[in-house]
Amino acid sequence: MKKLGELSVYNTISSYIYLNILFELTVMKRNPVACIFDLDGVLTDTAHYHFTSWRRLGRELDYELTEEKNKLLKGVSREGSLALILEWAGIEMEMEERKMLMDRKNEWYLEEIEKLSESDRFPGVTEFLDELDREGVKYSLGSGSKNARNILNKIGLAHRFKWVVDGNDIKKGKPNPELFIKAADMMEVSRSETVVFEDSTAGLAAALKGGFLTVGFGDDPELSELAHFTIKSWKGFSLDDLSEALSAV
Ligand code: B16
Ligand code: MG
Repeated sequence: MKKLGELSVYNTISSYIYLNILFELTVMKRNPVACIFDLDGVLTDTAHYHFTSWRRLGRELDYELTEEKNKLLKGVSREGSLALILEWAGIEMEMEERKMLMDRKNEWYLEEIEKLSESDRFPGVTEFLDELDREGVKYSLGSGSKNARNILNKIGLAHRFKWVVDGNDIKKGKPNPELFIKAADMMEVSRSETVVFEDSTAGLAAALKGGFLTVGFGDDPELSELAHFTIKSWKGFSLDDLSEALSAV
């Protein structure tokens, strides 16, 4: 028979264990089944080169593209971006001429990204991908860019992505969710348990429409208005951090 003192020590210990289990269960991490990464502005800073190339084109049309307006181009397809610039500049243009301008912008963009290398990956992103691999979390690329495969090669990540959906594979660009839905279908995962990492409001809107969990990447305050949560950098960001943040969603 246990004495009274022993019993209360025993009870205290078991309550402590019980509370700990309860805590673990309630604050428990929610592991994603998969992740989808946008490319420009999420894995590498090519978003900047899109901006400088569009601005250069704008200047040829006597239109100055500001950083503020450029935010609205992020994630938007080449055709969609030109259409917006022409609208802001008050210019009407036939499709044939538009195509010429898009080609010219793309040539400048390709010149800008020519020198991209592994060192142009955002710091910390490689470690995060390593962790996903170790933990068996699937991931794919979900980029609206037709240059995505080329860029993935340049930054040395092509072999890491088993699944890639880019601007060549879709009919409707962001903010339409087609691209992300295609990526989730390819991975055969549930959308509501898949996280999309995006630096653009168009991309976040697409992911939300598709029923995904969303993480805004970058320091634009507008991202936090849309995304489930945001991160400013990959440095030090772990799967544990992601799972903890998801448990609050
Ligand atoms: P391209 P993401 C998007 O890539 C860019 O954010 C957007 O600025 C660009 O217009 C679009 O790709 C099309 O790119 O001209 O290379 O086909 O952010 O979805 O990875
Ligand atoms: Mg982007």
